[in-house]
Amino acid sequence: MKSGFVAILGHPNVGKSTILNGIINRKISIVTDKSQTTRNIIRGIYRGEDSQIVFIDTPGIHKPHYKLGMEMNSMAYSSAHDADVNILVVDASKPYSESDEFLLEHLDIKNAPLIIVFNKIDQARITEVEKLKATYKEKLPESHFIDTVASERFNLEELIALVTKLLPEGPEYYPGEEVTDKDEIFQIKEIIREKVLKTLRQEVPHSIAIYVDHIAWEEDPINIHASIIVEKDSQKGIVIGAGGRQIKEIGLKARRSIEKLLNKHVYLELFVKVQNDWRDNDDLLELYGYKNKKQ
Ligand SMILES: Nc1nc2c(ncn2[C@@H]2O[C@H](COP(=O)(O)OP(=O)(O)OP(=O)(O)O)[C@@H](O)[C@H]2O)c(=O)[nH]1
Ligand SMILES: [Mg+2]
Repeated sequence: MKSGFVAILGHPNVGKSTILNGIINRKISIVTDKSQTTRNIIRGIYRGEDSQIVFIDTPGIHKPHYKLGMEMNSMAYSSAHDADVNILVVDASKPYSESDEFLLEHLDIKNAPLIIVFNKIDQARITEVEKLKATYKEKLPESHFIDTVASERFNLEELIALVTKLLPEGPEYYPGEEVTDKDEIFQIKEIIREKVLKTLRQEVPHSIAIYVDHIAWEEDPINIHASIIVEKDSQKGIVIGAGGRQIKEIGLKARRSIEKLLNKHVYLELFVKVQNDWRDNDDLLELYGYKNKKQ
């Protein structure tokens, strides 16, 4: 059978997680309209007729301002290095820029077949896309091109077919039925973080992490205590909101999604805690699961 590891790489907000979810046909990785949503390496396992493909969603590569950002970039770099096929996702509606150059300089994508996905073509002008493609053709002449609208699942089957063609023969890496390598606690934390990202505006969402303090699986409803970690005292009030409005809304939306995930009733209690400058603290990055452990 055809099998292997396929890294999905690119700048923040280009649609990488949407592509992973569309391919697996399940919401494995959270998606928001904010940059730097994904902070971990997230595997989605695709099973075809005579193939098993491990797609790897990665954090968007950016110029980092914190140790968190450096860890995130390093996750993307090591995923690219280890992959059998790489997928570079670009936003087709944006012209080639200096930050794309930064990405190509830092990514180790020369040693495996490369597919460049021009995503968001629904928002792009054909003439601009042609210019963009000409630039990539010049820089990476060996690469394969495909246009997609990931949010509509447009051309994702074609993308899977192209990946399958480029993969070597290999073993079944995941003999079971699981569709992701991430456990339920990880998914619960991500759901809560997604609701915070969607509820709050501007900079605060980037400063938060989620920590599950307690979870009683045997109880009905399942009792979950989780903390929303912020970086500064001033952010605590923003997360809680006037009269507790924001945190109530976050809690309600998160509980509903967690119940869907677990298919059980859930009681979710959220706390807000301050951990000064956690994004630059190695121990806290480790505790919150943001250290790049090469898997
Ligand atoms: N119009 C349009 N929007 C899209 C398309 N694909 C994804 N989006 C939207 O683009 C935004 C970012 O999508 P994500 O999948 O979170 O992007 P990402 O590359 O994983 O971002 P990071 O995790 O921050 O690196 C979301 O609002 C998506 O709904 C597309 O083909 N067309
Ligand atoms: Mg993402």
